[in-house]
Amino acid sequence: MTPISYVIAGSEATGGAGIQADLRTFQQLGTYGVGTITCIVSFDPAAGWGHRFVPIAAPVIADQIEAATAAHEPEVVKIGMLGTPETIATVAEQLRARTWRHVVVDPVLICKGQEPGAALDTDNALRTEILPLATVVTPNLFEACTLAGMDSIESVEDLTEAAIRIADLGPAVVVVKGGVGLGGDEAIDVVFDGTDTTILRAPKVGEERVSGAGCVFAASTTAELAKGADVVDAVQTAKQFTHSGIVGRLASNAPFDAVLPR
Ligand code: PXL
Repeated sequence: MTPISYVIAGSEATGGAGIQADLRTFQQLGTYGVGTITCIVSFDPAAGWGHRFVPIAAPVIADQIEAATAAHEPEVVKIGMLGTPETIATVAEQLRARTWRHVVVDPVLICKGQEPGAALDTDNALRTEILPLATVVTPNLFEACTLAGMDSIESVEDLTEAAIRIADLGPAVVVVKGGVGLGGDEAIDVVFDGTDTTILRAPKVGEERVSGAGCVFAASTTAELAKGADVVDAVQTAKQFTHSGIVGRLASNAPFDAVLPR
């Protein structure tokens, strides 16, 4: 039977991140991708490619989840950008209404199109309502600092400390991604499963952030879990898949390149 990879996330209109990157990844890893859209992000080329953000109405999100899960009975779901406390409440309720083998959460915290007050409410709702339901959470440096309550992360020891603190919020496995923001010539991630720590390393590909890398990492983890891999194997495959996607990245007229897994 074809494994089903399911994602609940935002649309990013240039195609580099969000649900577009997720579904592309699911397909390339040999799974059938199904997606529910939570919000629409359209960068504005006439205003410095700033974020324009439109949430999808909560009942429409619930309708999509109802249709997707009635048709396919997915066992593994990825949660990407949610965007508002109302969306978070709706998605949390729908997640709790079903049993999942894995819930992979990419804790996309802020969208620059939102005012800071609204973003803080969204961050808090994600922390209290979504993280306890996660089996795997994949914060980047900024998200890890926020979730762990740390001022900075500058070493493998700090990555590990952040992972341990975030595990206290509920997720079974925490993957803190050092990315280009951590010093050195390797992109280092720390995986903490509540007991053991695994360190993943890949050579950095330049020092620029590439759009969609976080989405592709969590989506490839999701696809591997859907195919039956255990969590550490899934994140190791995801690391390789994302690395090769950054190497093969796609340039466009936007000021950022996008991950292109091949
Ligand atoms: O890469 C984070 C991300 C996730 N999801 C959506 C986004 C972005 C970044 O722009 O727009 C929908």
